[in-house]
Amino acid sequence: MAESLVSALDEYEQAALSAIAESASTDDLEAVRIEYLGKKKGRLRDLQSLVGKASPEERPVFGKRFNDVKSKVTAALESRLESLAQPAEVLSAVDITLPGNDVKLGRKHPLTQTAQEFKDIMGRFGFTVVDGPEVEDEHHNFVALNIPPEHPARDPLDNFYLATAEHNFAGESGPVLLRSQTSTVQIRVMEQTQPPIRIVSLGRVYRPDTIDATHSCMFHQMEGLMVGDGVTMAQLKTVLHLFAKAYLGHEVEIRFRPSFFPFTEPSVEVDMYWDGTWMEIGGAGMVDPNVLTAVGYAPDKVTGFAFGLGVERFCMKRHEINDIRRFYENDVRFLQQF
Ligand code: FA5
Repeated sequence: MAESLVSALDEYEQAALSAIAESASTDDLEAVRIEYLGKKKGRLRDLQSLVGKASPEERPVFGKRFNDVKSKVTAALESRLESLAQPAEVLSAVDITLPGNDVKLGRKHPLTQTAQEFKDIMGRFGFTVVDGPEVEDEHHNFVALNIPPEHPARDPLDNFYLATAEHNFAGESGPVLLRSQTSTVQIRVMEQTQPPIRIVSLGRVYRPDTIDATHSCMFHQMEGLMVGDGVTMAQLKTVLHLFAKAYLGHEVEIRFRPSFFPFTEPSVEVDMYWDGTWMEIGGAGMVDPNVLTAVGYAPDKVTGFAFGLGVERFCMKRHEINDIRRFYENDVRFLQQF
């Protein structure tokens, strides 16, 4: 009797623990509980009555063993119930105490960074930023800029025309084209605003130029315009000088070379001396009286200056980039360096 009771308790313990471990759901576990720990007709009840039949000397020993087995099985059941009751997501959740993967963040394109810096610098000089459309009509790209119909700049082979007068998807009369310069924005601003004006506008322009290390068929310009009472060429030179110094952070010199643009008079090419060489950075001049008249201003009352700078050329100079095509190839080895 004594031996068979011991082995019955051992066997019960082993069977109960493995049934608990194998149960895959709370329903399974409940069935195991009823079978092994059920008060009415479970296996434990049978063992309890065997213990009750032991002799008075043996009963305390078996009673203790019985209680040990019962608490061990009950504890195993409770712990298994706790883990089965957890939602699946929690069981498979990421261990948030482990170090994360090294996430490589992207960065802004060097031209975007340059444009932002240009806007910041000009903002400090009191110039506000405005935008203009990249698809333009001939009025804003040429006519109002004093560029007559016979001017070579209007040659269809020197521009990206998108539609002819007969086939104009913009729903307006006359052809439309991708703007060839940001000077279009000067007109759009002056048409809608009265002096004093102090604006810059940065954006893409398009020209069917032959592509090489310093020329692209799409590039960026920053247009500047200041109109008011007594605005002078000396102020133009000062603004460009201060701007170039602020961007390149060096002792920069500015020189004006006489030039011609239909929308400025006098007109100049602007060169900058930096790092041992002169570099052309853009065109500029005093806004032509014909342009002031075209937008409804009185040229005897207000004067203004305007400039258009090549954004790529500045960025190339500062970062020693030797080919403009690098900007548009999207090679991450190049882009990562900025
Ligand atoms: C103009 O575009 C005039 N609108 C500038 C201007 C504005 C004059 C206001 C007067 C008053 P230009 O064609 O020179 O000018 O171009 C200006 C600058 O754009 C050049 O100095 C150069 O830096 C840049 N640029 C011109 N063509 C290209 C090209 N194909 N690729 C890259 N940069 C270019």
